[in-house]
Amino acid sequence: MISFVKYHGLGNDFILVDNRQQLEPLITPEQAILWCDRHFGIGADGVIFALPGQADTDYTMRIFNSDGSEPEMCGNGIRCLARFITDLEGVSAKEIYRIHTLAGVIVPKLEANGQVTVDMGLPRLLAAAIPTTLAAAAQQVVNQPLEAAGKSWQVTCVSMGNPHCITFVDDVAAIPLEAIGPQFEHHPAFPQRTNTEFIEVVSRDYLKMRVWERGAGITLACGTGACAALAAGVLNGLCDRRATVELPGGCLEIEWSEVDQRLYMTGPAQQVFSGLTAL
Ligand code: ZDP
Repeated sequence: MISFVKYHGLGNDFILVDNRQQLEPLITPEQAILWCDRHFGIGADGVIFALPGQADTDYTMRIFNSDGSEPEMCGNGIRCLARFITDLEGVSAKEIYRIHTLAGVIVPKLEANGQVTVDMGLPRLLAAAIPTTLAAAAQQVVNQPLEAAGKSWQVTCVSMGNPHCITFVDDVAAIPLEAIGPQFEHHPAFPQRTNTEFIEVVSRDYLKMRVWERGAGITLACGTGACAALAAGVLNGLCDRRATVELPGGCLEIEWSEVDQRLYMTGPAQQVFSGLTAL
């Protein structure tokens, strides 16, 4: 048997595993698929492991999507991880943690009001870094055409360590996400597949977003996606550097700092239940 704790950030839900004893995840990607199943398992968008820190960090985070693939980063997930760690550490918990991820060092900070603010690092904008073939390797992809689902879309690409393809639309509720999401995710222009966000600009400081996640499908929220969406909005001159991003599961506050050019995300993370399950 192995113990786990279930958390969510705006309805983007994760199974957290105390993996402090070893650097290899305690379960395999195949087991993660079973755990994430909402009918035959615990049910979640992904499984997150709190592993020992490396290279001058407090912890290492790894995550398996519900399809068993491994993303580089997870914005809602790292807020959940920050809460999980403080719950595990009890009285010796800190306010700020340095977390090693496949997207570099990410730094969550626990606010007095229970929210978590995360230094999500620098957005990567060059085509080679997304990665995408929509432009030459050293060029940005801003408002470029992409043929998908029998239509031409204008897309902007941003990597937050993981790939995002952003499209601005008039009415985000009208997008048939279930039908077109997979066609973006598996589009040949994205060799590592992609997360896909549709954004309605309500005002310069308020965006409405729906997301199709790589490896997880429709989710209620996506932290890296909200950061990528704000960066894309700024690159297209559509929004300010600080905005509220409304997702189906609730709101995130995102800022692309003029001072250090890093993205900062603030939002909730909540424990839901804990349990024991067969390995
Ligand atoms: O890049 C991917 O494969 C995503 N599915 C990873 C998860 C992203 C997440 N929703 C977020 O909040 O950033 C957890």
